[in-house]
Amino acid sequence: MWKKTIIVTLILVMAIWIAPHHIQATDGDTPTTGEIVINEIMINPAGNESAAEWFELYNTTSETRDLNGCSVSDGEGTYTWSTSTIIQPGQYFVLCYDDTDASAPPTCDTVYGSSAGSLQLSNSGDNLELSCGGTIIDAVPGSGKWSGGFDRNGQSQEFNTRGGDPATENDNTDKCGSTDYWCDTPKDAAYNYAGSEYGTPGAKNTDWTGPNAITFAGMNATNGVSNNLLIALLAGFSALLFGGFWLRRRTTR
Ligand SMILES: [Ca+2]
Ligand SMILES: [Ca+2]
Ligand SMILES: [Ca+2]
Ligand SMILES: [Ca+2]
Repeated sequence: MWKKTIIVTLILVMAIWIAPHHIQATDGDTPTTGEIVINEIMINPAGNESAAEWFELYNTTSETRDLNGCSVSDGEGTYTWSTSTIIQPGQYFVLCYDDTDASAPPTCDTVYGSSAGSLQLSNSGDNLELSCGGTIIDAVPGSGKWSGGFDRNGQSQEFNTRGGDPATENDNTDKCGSTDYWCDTPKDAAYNYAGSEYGTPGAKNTDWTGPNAITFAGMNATNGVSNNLLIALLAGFSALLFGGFWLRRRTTR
């Protein structure tokens, strides 16, 4: 019985050690599916086509991710990061076609136009995809339409989750309605970032209520479950089992 108790205890101690150190991804990893989502798209700027176009990625995790080796593509043009490019936890990361255009967002994290000249967002429909090492991290299918045809001049299309997995919810490109996934950014002075352009490049979307994606990586930030709590639960479970074996050994002696 003692041998069994010692073996079970050792397994539990190892589990406690392994859980926080190896299940959780670490800072600077390449994104995995759903960790980074396509969050906002300026399809039809009031200013120059396509120079004033841009789109925004959002890091749903509580850790940094490195976009080095990842690509964004609309199936016609592709931009690939070839150096370390960190997206911070919870960062709204802006990719601009041309950061020198008068209608470009005030801050661009990556400029793709010069090296991906054909990555141009058609006002009548396009597909946008982020992939890393051949794995699709997130895609927004827009063949034939963008957000149900909502391509209003000078208003970005913003994704607003309603509590599900953002990477899946943003596949729903129906027009803004009861589900409210993709909508025009309101023509409100607060969202006027340049000329006649409305959007929230580099900032939270106007009606964002997420993220709620439950991942180990995102637990600390999004669900309030800390690693310490996880360790405490495993330690408690271990103590209960150990105590049970101890009592059983005492009573069967
Ligand atoms: Ca366009
Ligand atoms: Ca295109
Ligand atoms: Ca998606
Ligand atoms: Ca935004």
